[in-house]
Amino acid sequence: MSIQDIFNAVIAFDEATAAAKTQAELDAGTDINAILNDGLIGAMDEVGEKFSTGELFVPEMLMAAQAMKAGLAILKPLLAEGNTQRKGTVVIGTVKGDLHDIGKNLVSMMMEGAGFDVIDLGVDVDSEAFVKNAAEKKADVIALSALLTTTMPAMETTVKAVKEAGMSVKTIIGGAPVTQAFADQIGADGYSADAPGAVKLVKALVA
Ligand code: B12
Repeated sequence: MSIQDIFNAVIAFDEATAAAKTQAELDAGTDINAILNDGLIGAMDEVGEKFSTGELFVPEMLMAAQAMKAGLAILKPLLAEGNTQRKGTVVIGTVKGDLHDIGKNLVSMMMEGAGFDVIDLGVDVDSEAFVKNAAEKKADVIALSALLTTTMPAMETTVKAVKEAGMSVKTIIGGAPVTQAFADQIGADGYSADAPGAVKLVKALVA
C-alpha cells in the first residue's frame, strides 16, 4: 500500500479505489499533504501532460477529475478541521468562461478549515456577481480562480470592476496559468501557487 496506489487509481479513472486508497493511507497515518500533493494532485498533473500530448482527451480528463474528487471527499473533513473562530469572509469563484473547479474547491476547503467564512459562487462567474456578492456579504477578500489562459482576462475585468465599485475588498488570484507577474500587472492584491499559500495570503491580507 502506498500513495502510488492513489495516483494509479486516479490515472485509471477508478473512483472507488481512489477513495478506498485515500482512506487506507489516512488510516495508516500518512501525511495528508503528501496524499493530496503526491497522490491526487500529482495524478492530475500527469493527466494534464497526457492531454497536452494527445494521449488523453476531455472525457478521460473528466473521469480522472471524478476519481480525484472521490479522494478529495475523504480528505475534506480533515482539511476543514481546526480553528472554529471565524477570521473573515471570502467570496470565491472560477471566473467567467472557465469551468475548472477542483483547485478552487481545494482553496475554498482550506480557507474554511483556517476559520474563514467562504461563499463559493461556483464556476463561470462574471464580474458583476463577484462585486454584488462581495458587497452583500461584506467580504474581506474576493478570490478568483482560472485554469485557462483564455479566461485570465476575466480576472482583470473583475479586479477592475471591484476598483470601479470603490470597494475596499482585497482581490487575490490563482490557478495553474496564473503568475505573480500577472497579478501585479492587473493590480490584484495577491497571488498564490497553491491552496496552503492561498490561506497564508488571506490571513496576511485581513490581519
Ligand atoms: C480536470 C481538468 C479538466 C476538467 C475540469 C473538471 C473540473 N470539475 O474542474 C474538464 C474535463 C471539464 C476540463 C475541460 C477543459 N480543459 Co482542462 N484540465 C483539467 C486538468 C487535467 C486538471 C486541472 C485540475 O483540476 N488540477 C488539480 C487542481 C488541484 O490544481 P489547480 O486547479 O491548478 O489548483 C491549484 C492551484 O492552481 C491553486 N489555485 C487554484 N485556484 C486558485 C485560486 C486562488 C485565489 C488561489 C490563490 C490559488 C488557486 O491552488 C490549487 C490547489 O493547490 C488540467 C491540467 C493541469 N494539470 O492543470 C487541464 C487544463 C487546465 N485544461 C485545459 C483545457 C484546454 C481544457 C478545455 C478547453 C478542453 C477542451 N478542448 O474542451 C476545457 C475547458 C472547459 C472550460 N470552459 O473551462 C488546459 C488549459 C490550457 C491553457 N493553458 O489554457 C489544461 C492545462 C490541460 C493541458 N495541459 O492542455 N479540464
